[in-house]
Amino acid sequence: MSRLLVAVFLASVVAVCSAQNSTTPTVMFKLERYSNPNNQLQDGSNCDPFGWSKCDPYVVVHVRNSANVTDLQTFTSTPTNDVSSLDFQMFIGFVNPLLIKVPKGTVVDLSVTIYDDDDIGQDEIIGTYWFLYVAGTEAKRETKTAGSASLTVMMATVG
Ligand SMILES: [Ca+2]
Ligand SMILES: [Ca+2]
Repeated sequence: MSRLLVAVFLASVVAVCSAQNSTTPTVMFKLERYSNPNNQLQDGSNCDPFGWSKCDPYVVVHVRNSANVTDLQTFTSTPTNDVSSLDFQMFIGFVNPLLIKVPKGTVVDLSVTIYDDDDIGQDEIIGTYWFLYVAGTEAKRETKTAGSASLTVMMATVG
């Protein structure tokens, strides 16, 4: 490595380190996986009228500051038709992971409601999942279950 490259490398290391000590860090929430092997709604009924029909899930995500319950941001994904499980990709109607800047120590409340998309009638709730993460703390991955479905989310402070 040339001396210049070393200098650039060290400068970027310093930049990353100081970012992690930032008083307004960036918090990351990555939706990882939805699983609903029984293809059921929150009330235990089938997602769609026919027993063999799988759900057509999409998510509505509210990111809140738990101290004052203000909505920091809300995101709605596009539906995926006829699946029992789903590994969330990067572009799902919004960019996944979500990146949000908040003051260090903020308890960020993530609530995710998963709906079954329906062409006829109102979309139905598969489940609502809550996650809490304190900005600036160690990364963690959690799986929450509601009804017959579960959702896995990765949470971290990235800068
Ligand atoms: Ca339905
Ligand atoms: Ca449906």
